[in-house]
Amino acid sequence: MTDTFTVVDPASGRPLTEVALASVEETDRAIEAAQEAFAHWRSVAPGERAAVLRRFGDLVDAHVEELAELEVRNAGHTLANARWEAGNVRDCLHYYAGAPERLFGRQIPVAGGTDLTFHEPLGVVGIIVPWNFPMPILGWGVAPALAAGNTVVLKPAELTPLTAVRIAELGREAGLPEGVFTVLPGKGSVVGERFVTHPLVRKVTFTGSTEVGKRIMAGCAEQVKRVTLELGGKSSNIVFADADLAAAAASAPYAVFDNAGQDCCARSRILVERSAHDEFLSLLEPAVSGLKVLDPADPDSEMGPLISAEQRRRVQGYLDDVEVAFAGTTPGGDGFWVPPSVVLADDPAAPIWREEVFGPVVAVMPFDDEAHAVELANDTEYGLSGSIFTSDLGRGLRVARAVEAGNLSVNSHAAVRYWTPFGGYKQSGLGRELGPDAPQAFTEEKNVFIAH
Ligand code: TXE
Repeated sequence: MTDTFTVVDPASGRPLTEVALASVEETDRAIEAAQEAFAHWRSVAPGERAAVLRRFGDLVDAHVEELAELEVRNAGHTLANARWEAGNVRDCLHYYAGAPERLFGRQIPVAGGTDLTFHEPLGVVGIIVPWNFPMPILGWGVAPALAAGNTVVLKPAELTPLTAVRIAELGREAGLPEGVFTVLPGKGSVVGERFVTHPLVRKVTFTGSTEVGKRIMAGCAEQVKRVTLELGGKSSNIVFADADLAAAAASAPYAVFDNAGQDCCARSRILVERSAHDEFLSLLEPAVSGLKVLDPADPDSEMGPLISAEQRRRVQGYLDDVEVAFAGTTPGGDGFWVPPSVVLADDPAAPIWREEVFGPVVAVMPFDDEAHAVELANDTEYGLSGSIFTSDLGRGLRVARAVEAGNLSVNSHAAVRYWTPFGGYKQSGLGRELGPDAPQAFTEEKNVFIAH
């Protein structure tokens, strides 16, 4: 009998639909089909591969509204965010449609002959996607992998498979040959693990918890399988006293409560220079209480529910152990709601300061000077993201260079742009996604020497 999973609307707690979960045998068949499709897809003329990806992007564009509505119901994302996310898939497909015709090798001067390098596709790529950003993370992997001539099997998270299934249909409609891009809803321990152990899968890209990421990396090591990891974070928003405090306080809630805090880049620590600490808090409080936490389908909603009862329980566990200084509201009801909450922290060893909560909770701590801010920001096993607010751009750049994280922004919280590389230092990950070099991460560099 086929195993199924009940997909739930997190805003109401009500079931949405049943999704069949793939077995190991079905996963093996999909991987074998992807391997067969690879022989053809890699030899399709670059211009034709580009044209299919462009059509795929156009079709996603024509379905932004439908995909956004699916994500609002399945993941509890606000309508505005879900539209951006579907648009991000389109943008990735269009951007990487430029890659097949520009995957340049090199001709390196050598003694005794001519030397050429090539970027060869890897073969079948297994992509494992989490529930917090089902669409963008799909786009970041699928678009460059296909552009470089690979075929893809993708496992969405059990909780949020609906948009991935729909996007794969649009890919077929755009002209992707059968087997080139297959979505396999299933369990991490079944489908995800098979991607790791199956010898025909030549690379695994994984976004999810650091704990599972470490297991995947260890599993891939058995076959020296290529692996890219995007894992957890505990990122800092560093506010200096010379910053535009009103702007810093107005934007801080969005930097951590966006997607109800279920964002690996969430600036879940706010470090404020001691002389500005009290004024900053007095500006932050109305910004937090004014946040519109509403049904995500309401166009005014700025924050939705958490993804599941389990995630709410985890987050509530952190809140039970601390004193909340001030918080926003929730609409109540049977959905998985937690209000945006602010905690004053004074102990850098406290779990609320060290651990990824992955919910709408932010901890605020004062710092004494620039060196102290950098020391506090770097005192973590993670290193994904961070923001610096200051009117001294020299200091902004200096601190950005000193913070051990992959994605920093000055007087902004922007972390993800498809044009620029994204990924973590330390235990936040391995490798980079996005940016102009992403297709190369799905290739082997081959060197050929011809003797004269
Ligand atoms: O993640 P998992 P969970 C963090 C966040 C969150 C915590 C737990 O702190 O509270 O992780 O979330 C698949 N082999 N992040 O439990 O289990 C799984 O099916 C192969 C941060 O949901 O890591 C899903 O598709 N795959 C993060 C994906 O891994 C396996 C986003 C992520 O699930 C597997 C999500 C296995 N053995 C959670 N076990 C971020 N970086 O943004 C599970 N999976």
